[in-house]
Amino acid sequence: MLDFTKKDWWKQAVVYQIYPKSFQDSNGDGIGDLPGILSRLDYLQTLGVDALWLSPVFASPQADNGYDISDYRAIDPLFGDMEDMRTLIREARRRGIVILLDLVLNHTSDQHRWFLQARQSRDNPYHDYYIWRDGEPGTPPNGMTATFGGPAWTWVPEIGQYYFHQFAPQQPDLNWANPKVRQELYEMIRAWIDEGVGGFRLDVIDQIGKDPDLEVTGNGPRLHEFLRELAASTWAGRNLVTVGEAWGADIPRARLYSAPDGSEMSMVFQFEQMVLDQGKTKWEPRPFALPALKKSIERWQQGLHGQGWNSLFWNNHDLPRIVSRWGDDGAARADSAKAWAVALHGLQGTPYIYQGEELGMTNAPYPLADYRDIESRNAYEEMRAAGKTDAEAMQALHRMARDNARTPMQWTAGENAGFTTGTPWMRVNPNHTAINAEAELADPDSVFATYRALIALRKSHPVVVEGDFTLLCPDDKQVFAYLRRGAGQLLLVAVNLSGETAEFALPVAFAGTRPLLATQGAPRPGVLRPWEGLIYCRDL
Ligand code: TEU
Ligand code: CA
Repeated sequence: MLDFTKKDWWKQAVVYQIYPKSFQDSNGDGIGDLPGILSRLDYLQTLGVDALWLSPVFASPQADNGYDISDYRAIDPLFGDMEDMRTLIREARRRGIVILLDLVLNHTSDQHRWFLQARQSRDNPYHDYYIWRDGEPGTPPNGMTATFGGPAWTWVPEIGQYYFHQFAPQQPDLNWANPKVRQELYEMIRAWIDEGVGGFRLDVIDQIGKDPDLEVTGNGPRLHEFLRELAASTWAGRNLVTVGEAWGADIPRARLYSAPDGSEMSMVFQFEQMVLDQGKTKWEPRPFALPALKKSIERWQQGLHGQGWNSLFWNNHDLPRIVSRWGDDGAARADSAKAWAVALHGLQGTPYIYQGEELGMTNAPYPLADYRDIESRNAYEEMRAAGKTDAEAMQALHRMARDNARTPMQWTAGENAGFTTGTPWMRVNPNHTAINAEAELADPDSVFATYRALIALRKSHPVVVEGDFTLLCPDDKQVFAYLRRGAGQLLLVAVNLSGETAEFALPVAFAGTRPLLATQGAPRPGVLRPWEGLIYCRDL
């Protein structure tokens, strides 16, 4: 069990992300909830994770599944109430697990009382909590567009002004330039710290310093000033873990965000690797090439070593499933899921596992009617309007839609995968009959067992936490292999990220030694089998 009072405990931690709507329903309404999470703590303890990041469970009209918050201080009745949250925090802590809340500080719901006030008149005391510009109906202040489609400005006829929103019109952006907004948010965060949470994930935090007049959203001029003030007013010096979502982060910026002095956050999610197979937008594919991924990982591993801290992930609630994306969700599903797990869990940083990833859950290529996400629906309309056929638009969604990640957790082979006794809010993937937690817990050779072993290995081998990084065979199109050196140990990770046998000569330093972890039994000399993953370790 980690000592959560120790500075930087999160460097040894593994975080598990829960999408509460789809994790476990406890009352048969078809929607996952806090008592459901509580009932699965034993499972999470068995896996060995140290922290649970819950996607937002605050009061929300659910226009964007909780990323539109109408009250930061209340739990949405869909998920339970404040007492359920307190119980969860307490019971998780008893098992050596802390709860991380997902703070959406860039915007609120349009149903938040601040916005309901703000839109009443130009001289309402809350008006300046949001971003307004004068204009004429039909002629927005500028051409900025919203992430979920359409313009980033919505007209309010009653007061003759536009408000700014980077996401849906139901998600108006807060005006961080207003010190009152900042103080309200800090006070709210302090109240959650007092409830005993272990930290926070900060939604689109690189956008709070925006300047809509300059058409700047990410990395705005006052971003780091605001972040330092936020940290100093809330979590600084309190041994919490904080991870900011920052699509616009490069290595120099990530060094600022995750500066070892704790002046901003513990770490950020950066997306350099996640956009390698994307063209102009996520709906347009670009061929994926392993050498480019390896090069990018090398830069980040070396760029933050001793100067910041990496977060490590292949999946989250916005991304397609890794086995379907870069692995093989057919015959080699389990092997490829293990291969990607080994590739990630040997790196320096804090690993994040997204619910179901530890089972090798796959994408869900459903008809549009079974998709629920506002982004998918709008994107479909936009693709059709741009001249794409139904088949083309659906192919793009099947590949990249966020819905792929949001299908209910697959607990059993039984009805609704054991997720609910009612009608699930989103269709359960029919492959739950073969892919589910119950089956994997009983199988010592499952994807789950590999994740569990990798988490344990991070705890038992300090080199995984502390070591530096050297990339081997950078140009190899099949093999991802690297060395980690530190804490008196040398670690070798070698993974075949392809479906064909690959040549691989074991470095002489490991000649005659046996692997610490092998995903397909005893290794074969000179080669890696399709999707095979190996980890070796020796003392220096
Ligand atoms: O995501 C930020 C973001 O840029 C999203 O638009 C997302 O990456 C999208 O899928 C890209 O196509 C965060 C949350 O993670 C996401 O779930 C929210 O919808 C979004 O912020 C708004 O709060
Ligand atoms: Ca429920």
